[in-house]
Amino acid sequence: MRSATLGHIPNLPEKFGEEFALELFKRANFNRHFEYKVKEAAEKKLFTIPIYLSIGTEFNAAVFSMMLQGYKIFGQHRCHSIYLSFGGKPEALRDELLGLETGCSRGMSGSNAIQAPEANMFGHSGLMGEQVPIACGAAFASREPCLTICGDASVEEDYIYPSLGWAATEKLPMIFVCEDNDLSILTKVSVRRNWSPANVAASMGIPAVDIADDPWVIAYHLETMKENLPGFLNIRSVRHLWHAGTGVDDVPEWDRYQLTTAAMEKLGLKSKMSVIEDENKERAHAIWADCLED
Ligand SMILES: Cc1ncc(C[n+]2csc(CCOP(=O)(O)OP(=O)(O)O)c2C)c(N)n1
Ligand SMILES: [Mg+2]
Repeated sequence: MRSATLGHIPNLPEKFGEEFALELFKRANFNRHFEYKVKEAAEKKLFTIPIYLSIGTEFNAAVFSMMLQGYKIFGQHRCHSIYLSFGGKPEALRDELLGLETGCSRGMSGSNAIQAPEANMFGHSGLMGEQVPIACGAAFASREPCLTICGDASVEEDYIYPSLGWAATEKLPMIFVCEDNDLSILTKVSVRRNWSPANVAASMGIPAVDIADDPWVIAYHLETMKENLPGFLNIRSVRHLWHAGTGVDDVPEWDRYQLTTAAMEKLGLKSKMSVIEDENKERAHAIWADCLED
């Protein structure tokens, strides 16, 4: 069932157009260059906390931020790209990872529990999936739109399902995302359960899809779902590096970054992408230069 083309819809890159693709690339590419610097800093042992890198899922964050403007975000531990895509300040994330008072959570959250009101980001403190009921409470109290993201393991926590049920009953303005990398640290879904979170959400009357991490397919469904919230997306994704830290467990099942940039190049965007990439690289370099210089 896991495949890079799950839920594929033809011709979406052309339909969403050039401007959309370039903005998507700009965000995802910066996420990637920022994370490369975090990796470098981790390898130089600049951090005293565990680091959860989002390399491999940069396009998920980028497309959520483009489609869900104004949403409150309740993410999980693999959220650097979410913070950056939704307008968080990269310097404040750098300082957060370094444990400084100038960090986005005053150095108290670290990598896994980013709280950053300026990026509209709340909710997680390390207990897997807790952000989902907290997001429901926020959507219920404020009636403002909320995005909550959990992993394929956290989605198994028992408090997730009353949250979905309450969102369905109250028609809460929420998008639920399960970023499904098929891993609970190292244990695959097939060992842990025989049911599908999207089917359970659908059984409660929540429009739900089970798709691969193709950003245009995600954009297509978000556009539709936003008209009739709540909605649930199980997004098959791939983390390229260890659960925490910078090592590699295995060859990635697929490389979404490569697949997406190839599709963008087919739209004739190669030279514009190269200009954007140079700017992003330089920006990430400047942000980390003082820390990484020997
Ligand atoms: C309630 C709870 N149980 C166990 C843990 C330990 N733990 C931290 S991350 C993790 C796996 C998370 O997997 P998933 O939700 O799929 O996210 P991913 O790391 O794959 O992005 C576990 C078991 C925890 N933090 N909280
Ligand atoms: Mg997982």
